[in-house]
Amino acid sequence: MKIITYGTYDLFHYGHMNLLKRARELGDFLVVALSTDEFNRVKGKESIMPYSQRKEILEAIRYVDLVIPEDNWEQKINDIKQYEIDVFVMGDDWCGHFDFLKEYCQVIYLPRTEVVSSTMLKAAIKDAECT
Ligand code: C2G
Repeated sequence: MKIITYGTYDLFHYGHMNLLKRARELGDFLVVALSTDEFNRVKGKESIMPYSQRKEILEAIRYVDLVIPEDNWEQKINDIKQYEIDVFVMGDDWCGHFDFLKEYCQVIYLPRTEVVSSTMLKAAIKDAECT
């Protein structure tokens, strides 16, 4: 079974790892569509780490088999067809947002891991800089 998930994965942390681990356990091949720096701006998210570094980190994660660029909101259906995806997975902060994909594959929303978030990490770093 081939799995796909999407995200920015900035400042990689335990919550990201736990999502990828559970997604991979649903099948035997995990594709991660990683938001490009340009698409992050479309999403209104400024990532600290450039795409190249975020990609290299994901490629080092044992649960990840392939990393592709996510550069728009509309590519998901084509990705699912092109990579013959069986299951689309996202954290449940996206619950319901991608149900239109149920026509093409299974859609599963996994509970988020409430640990540090990238936002909290950025705030902690900013505080550290100010002291
Ligand atoms: N996540 C999680 N627990 C956290 C933080 C994130 O399970 N504490 C999950 C999110 O639900 C998401 C994935 O990790 O499934 C990546 O999180 P982000 O990089 O914040 O992804 P996002 O910006 O929501 O991008 O087209 C979809 C978008 O690209 C999703």
